Amino acid sequence: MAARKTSDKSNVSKDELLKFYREMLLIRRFEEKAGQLYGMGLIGGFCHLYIGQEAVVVGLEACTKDGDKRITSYRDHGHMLACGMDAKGVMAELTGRIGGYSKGKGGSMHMFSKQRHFYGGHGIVGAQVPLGAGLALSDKYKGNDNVTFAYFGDGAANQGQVYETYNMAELWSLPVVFVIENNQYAMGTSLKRSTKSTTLFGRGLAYGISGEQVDGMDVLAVKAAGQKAVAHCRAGNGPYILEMMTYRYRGHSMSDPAKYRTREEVQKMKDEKDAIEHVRDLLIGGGLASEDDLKSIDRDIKAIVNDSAEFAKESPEPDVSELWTDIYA
Ligand SMILES: Cc1ncc(C[n+]2csc(CCOP(=O)(O)OP(=O)(O)O)c2C)c(N)n1
Ligand SMILES: [Mg+2]
Repeated sequence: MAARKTSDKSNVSKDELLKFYREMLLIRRFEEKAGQLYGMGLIGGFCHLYIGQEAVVVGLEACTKDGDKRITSYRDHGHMLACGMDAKGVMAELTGRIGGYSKGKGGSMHMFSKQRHFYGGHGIVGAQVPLGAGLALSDKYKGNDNVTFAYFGDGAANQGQVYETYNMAELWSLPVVFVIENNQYAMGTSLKRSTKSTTLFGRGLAYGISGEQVDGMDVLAVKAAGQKAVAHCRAGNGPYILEMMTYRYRGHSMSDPAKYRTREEVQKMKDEKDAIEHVRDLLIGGGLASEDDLKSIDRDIKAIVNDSAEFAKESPEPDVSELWTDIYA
C-alpha cells in the first residue's frame, strides 16, 4: 500500500487498533461471504454491500456508550455487526431463515435489534433521517444523555425531509449526530452530477448546525471527529453533522452495470486509501503486532463468518403461519 498521511495516533492504544482491525475485517469478510451466497442463489431480493466503507461505522461505534442508538439505510450490514449484533442472525436473515433477526421475513434491508438499539435498515432513501431525530427526541424527553447516530448517503442528502429534520433537530436541540456517508455516488449518479454544493455538511449551517468533513477511510480520524460530535450532543448542544468522505468498492447493489466510474478509480482507492490496510500498516509498521498475530485474527474472523453461513443454510425457512405474525392487522 502506498504511504499516506495519517491522523494523530496518540489517542489510540495497541488494543484498540487490534479491535478496529478485527471489526473492520469482520464486516468485509462477512459481506464477501454474503456476496458469494447471493451468487449461489441463497440470498434473494436486494442486497447492498458496505465493503470499502468499514472505517466509518467502526470508528463511530468506538464513541458510543450503552443506550446510544443507530439507524441507517439499506446499506446496513456493517452497522449491525459493528454495534454487536450476531453474525449468525444477520446472515440467516439475509437467506430468509427463521433464525434471522426478523425471522427471515425482512431480509437485508429490514433488520432490527432492540437489545443493541439498532433501528434498521430503511429502503426509502432518506426516511431514516427524521426517524433518527425522533429517536433522539425520545431520549431528550426522558432526560438521559443518550445520542442517536442517523446515517445516510450523499444521494439522500438531496432529500427535502433531511432539511425539515435539520430545522426541527436544531430548534429542539436534539442529541443526534447526522452522519453523511459520502461515498461519492448515489447508484450511478456521481455527486458532481447531482449538486453544486462543495460540501454536504455545510448545508447544516443554514439551520444553525455545526459540522465537519472527515476522512472516512481513516478510522482514527473518524473516531476523533465522532468523539467531538458526541460530546457536543451529550452536553445538550443539539445536533452535529459529520460528512464522512468514503468509497464503496462494490456495485450499488448486486446488479450494477458499473458504467459510471472507471476500474482505475476503484483500484486507486483500494491501493491508496483502504481502511483495513491502513490499520494493518499502523500495527505492523509500528511494531505493535506481527504478521502471525494478524493471521490469527484473520482465522478467527473466517471461522465466525463460515459459522454464520452454515447457520444460515441450516436454519429452516419460516413456517407459513409466520405470515400472520409480527403484523399490525
Ligand atoms: C425515495 C427513494 N427514491 C429513490 C430510491 C431508489 N434508490 C435506492 S438507493 C438510491 C441511491 C442513494 O444513494 P446514497 O444516498 O448516496 O446512498 P448509497 O447507496 O451510496 O449508500 C436510490 C436513488 C429509493 N429507494 N427511495
Ligand atoms: Mg452514496
